[in-house]
Amino acid sequence: MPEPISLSQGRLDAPSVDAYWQDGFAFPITVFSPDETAQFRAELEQIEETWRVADLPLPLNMYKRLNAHVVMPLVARIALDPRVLDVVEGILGPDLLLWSAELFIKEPRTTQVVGMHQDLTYWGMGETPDQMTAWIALSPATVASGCMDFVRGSHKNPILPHNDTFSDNNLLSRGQEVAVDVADEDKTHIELQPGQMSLHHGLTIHGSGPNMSDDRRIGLAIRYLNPNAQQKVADRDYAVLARGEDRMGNFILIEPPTELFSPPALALHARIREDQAKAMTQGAAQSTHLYGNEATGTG
Ligand SMILES: O=C(O)CCC(=O)C(=O)O
Repeated sequence: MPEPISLSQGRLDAPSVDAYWQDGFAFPITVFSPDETAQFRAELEQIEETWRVADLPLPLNMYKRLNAHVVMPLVARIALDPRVLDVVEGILGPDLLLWSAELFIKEPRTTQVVGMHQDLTYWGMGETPDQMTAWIALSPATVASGCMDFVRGSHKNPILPHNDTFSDNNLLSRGQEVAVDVADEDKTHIELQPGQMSLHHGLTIHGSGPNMSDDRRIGLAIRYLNPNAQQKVADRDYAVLARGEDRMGNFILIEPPTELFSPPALALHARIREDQAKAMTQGAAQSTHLYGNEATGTG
């Protein structure tokens, strides 16, 4: 595992920022201590335990996998933590929107994978540089547990053709995979310890393998935007103002939740899901489990 990127007063220095734009990713960056991360994980697992059979409008897994920051205060708290935002600001600038947060969970000894893909293919925002994902490990992300793999420099490509496999074995909404073969030697394994994060550009080709370890692999993927980003496919889109100002007004600004699965937050989640479906399912040959009517859920 490489040495953590050293931060200067919690921020990326100029060479690290240059390296991000050169490679399309950066890691590992330590943002939370092991103890604090263990507390986040315990809180998440308590929620899973308490709400597993609760009478929510959608299965619990759907809320974990889709816009969790809208209904789960824990997720919003992590995504809006100044230590995370200080790093993100180094790439996207002082004005930051929190657009999406997704828990990617692979249970121990399971076969689910994430096919190699470029995130921007499905966001309805074109090839904008005004976005970035911060992926925070809440448990060890190792080759054995199915950490992400990134293809260095691949963000310099345009959006490439993707195929929808709709495979049950793929954690993504339509089992999407970039229609190019990625050689193993072109993959960088993004191993992270709990509390560390990686950053990746929305055009970086990435995916992850199965979890062959005895622990859960829990990652929180948080998508940030610079307010210049624009939703071009869906009629409207939503974001939380995480830091600074939004002078563009391209997104409907929403407040982070104060209560777990509150009725107003669940209603807002449903509205966002319905509006974003237009972008997320564009071109799909069948409805996807995260956005369609058959609410099966994953993760
Ligand atoms: O968690 C994973 O394995 C994949 C996550 C991912 O594709 C993403 O954060 O864009």
